[in-house]
Amino acid sequence: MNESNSILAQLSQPGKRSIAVLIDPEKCTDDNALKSLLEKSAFAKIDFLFIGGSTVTRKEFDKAINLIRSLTKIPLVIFPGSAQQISSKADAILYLSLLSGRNPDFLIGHHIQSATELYEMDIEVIPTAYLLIDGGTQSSVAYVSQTTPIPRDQKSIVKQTAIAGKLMGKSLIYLDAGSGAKFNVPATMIKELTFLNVPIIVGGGIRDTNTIRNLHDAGANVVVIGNKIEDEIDFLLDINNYKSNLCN
Ligand code: 1GP
Repeated sequence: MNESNSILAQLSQPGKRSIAVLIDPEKCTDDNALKSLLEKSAFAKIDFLFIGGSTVTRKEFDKAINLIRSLTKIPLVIFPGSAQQISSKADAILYLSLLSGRNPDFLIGHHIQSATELYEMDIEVIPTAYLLIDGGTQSSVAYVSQTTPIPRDQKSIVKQTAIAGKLMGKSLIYLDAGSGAKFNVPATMIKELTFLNVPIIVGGGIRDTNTIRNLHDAGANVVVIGNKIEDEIDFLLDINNYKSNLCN
C-alpha cells in the first residue's frame, strides 16, 4: 500500500472535514435498507464507513462486510467491538485501546486473541487511543467493557489520557460519548487536544449539522454519525448540503 493513500493519511489530511457513517451489522438485517444507505452515503460524499458494534457476532459481521464491499467504494474501516470483528475485506481497522478504562480485555486481551490472524491479513492497522467520555446515558460500550467513562467536566483527565496515548505510539485519538449519547463530546475538549498533532475522531450523540460544524471547527478530523442516520436516513441530505458548502 502506498503510504500517501493510506486510510490514516486520508483521515489526517489537515483541514479536511471528514464524516464517517457508522454501520452496526446487528441492526442492518435488511439488505435493501443497507443498499439504500450506501447509495445515499455516496451521494452525500461520506468519507468513510465505519463498521462494528459492541455485541455483533462474527456471522453478522462477515455478512454485512461482504455486502458492503460488493456495493460501494467508500473506504471501509472496522471500528471493532471485540476480537471477532476482523476482516481482510475492510481497508483498515482502528486498533482500539480503551484507555479511559481499566479493563485489561479492552486494553490488550482482544488484541492478543486476534493478533496472529490480523498480522497475516492484508489490512491497514491503525493504533488508536479510544476514550469514552460520559454522554449522559450508559452506553453499550461502557456496559460491555465494564468500564466507567471519563466525566465530561474532567478535561485534565482527558488531556492526560490523550497525552499518554500519544506517548504509547497511538496514531489516532477517538473520543466517544457512546452510541445514542444524550450529550456529544464538547467541542472545547477537542480544541484542547489539538496541540498533540494527532488526528482526532469524535462520535456519540451527534444529530445535527451545526454540531458537526462546531466539532470540525474545534479541530476534529472525522465526525462519526450512527443513530441519527439509522433513525432518519434523509439526514444524509443535510450532510450533503453541509459538505457541498465546504471548500475541500
Ligand atoms: C458510537 O461514535 C459512535 O461509537 C456513534 O454514535 O450512534 O450516537 O451517532 P451515535
